[in-house]
Amino acid sequence: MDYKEGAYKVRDLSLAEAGRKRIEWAESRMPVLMHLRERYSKTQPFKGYKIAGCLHVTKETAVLIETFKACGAEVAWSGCNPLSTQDDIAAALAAAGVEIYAWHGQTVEEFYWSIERTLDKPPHLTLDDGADLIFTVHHKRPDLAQHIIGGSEETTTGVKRLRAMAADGKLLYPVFAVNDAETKWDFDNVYGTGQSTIDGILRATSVLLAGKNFVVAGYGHCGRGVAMRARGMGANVIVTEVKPTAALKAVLDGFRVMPMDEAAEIGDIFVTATGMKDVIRGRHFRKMKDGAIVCNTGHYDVELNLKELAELAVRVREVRPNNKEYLLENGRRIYVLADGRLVNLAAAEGHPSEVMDMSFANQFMAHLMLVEKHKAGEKLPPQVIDLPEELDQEIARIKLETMGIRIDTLTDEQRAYATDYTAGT
Ligand code: RBV
Repeated sequence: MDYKEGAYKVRDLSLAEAGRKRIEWAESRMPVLMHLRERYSKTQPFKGYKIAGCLHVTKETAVLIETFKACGAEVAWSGCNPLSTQDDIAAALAAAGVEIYAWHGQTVEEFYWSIERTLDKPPHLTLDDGADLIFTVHHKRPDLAQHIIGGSEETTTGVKRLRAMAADGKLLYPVFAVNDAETKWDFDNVYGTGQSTIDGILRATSVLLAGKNFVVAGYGHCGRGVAMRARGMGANVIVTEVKPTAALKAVLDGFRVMPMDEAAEIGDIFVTATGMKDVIRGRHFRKMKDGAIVCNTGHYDVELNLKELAELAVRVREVRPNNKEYLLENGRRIYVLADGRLVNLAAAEGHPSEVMDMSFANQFMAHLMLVEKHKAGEKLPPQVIDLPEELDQEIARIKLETMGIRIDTLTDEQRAYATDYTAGT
């Protein structure tokens, strides 16, 4: 705490300059968020409000944090995954006076310690990716909930858990489901995960994807993005599913679909994107070919059962950064990337700035709405709440504008036609 205001704990402050350059790079590719920064920094809507945030400390998140700050907010931040913090970004934020507790390679204890520090001064708002912060409030600091106006949740896994909590009547304050905004899930989850997962696999292995049997577990938005991009690189993509409609979509999109027991025998590369635990476990690892590469891109590190893999192994060693070789009793080698944590954030830089631009514009607007409703004396119920659809259109409109792409508008006659129930053949 030698040269800047604010408390922090980061790996190495000397990385700040390198981190700052990468933040500036992200700023230049996040025009929607920068537009919101410019617009609302004039009116300072967040003045007097503290946001506690728990989301991957990346260059894109830094742009979000600094946008909140520029618009008057007080911010305290931690990462939402022990392996996703980029230390140069954390250093740049600390050097700029952001209260931040995040470093790459945290233990689980350090991870929760960091979250708790962001609650030392009670926040008015919480911002989550995976719901670890809001769970910490509910389980360890329920006393804080009465002062919290509301929160937001970034990812599918978190929204699912929070909806279950609300259905049980256990949610203590309203939360905006940022993930469920169309300009989030239909872009970030598909194109973001698609590209960043391939990026993570390549950085950790540098293998040729063309001609490989590439197995994607789960054909939700994330799995679809990964499958699509892997096919684009020339891989033979196989999908595994448990949900009939999702499996059917994968089939009609032209992918082979089969149970994991069969895929395990022929796959060269495996990616899980399901949100479910034990998707690849001992019985699957036992069937895999020598040299198989296995990773996960789902939010939690539960999709690969690495405990069962370790039991089958006679030796484990790191062969490259984020790449561990498990030598099995049967003589085969299996390579696990990023210890089964989200490979796109642990082995690469997360989603590209251009898609995070829209996700984080939704985050910003969710918090702006919470603050504006609070100022107006309006109380939201303790539920998981969807963002208004008009916001999606507004964010997409600004995004298109910044891309220099123009679209058509309906005439008055056309607009009337859309709801004209007397019109027929
Ligand atoms: N995610 N953030 C980044 N570059 O900051 N990349 C991915 C980034 C988010 C994404 O929105 C997803 O819902 C979540 O990480 C999964 O933890």
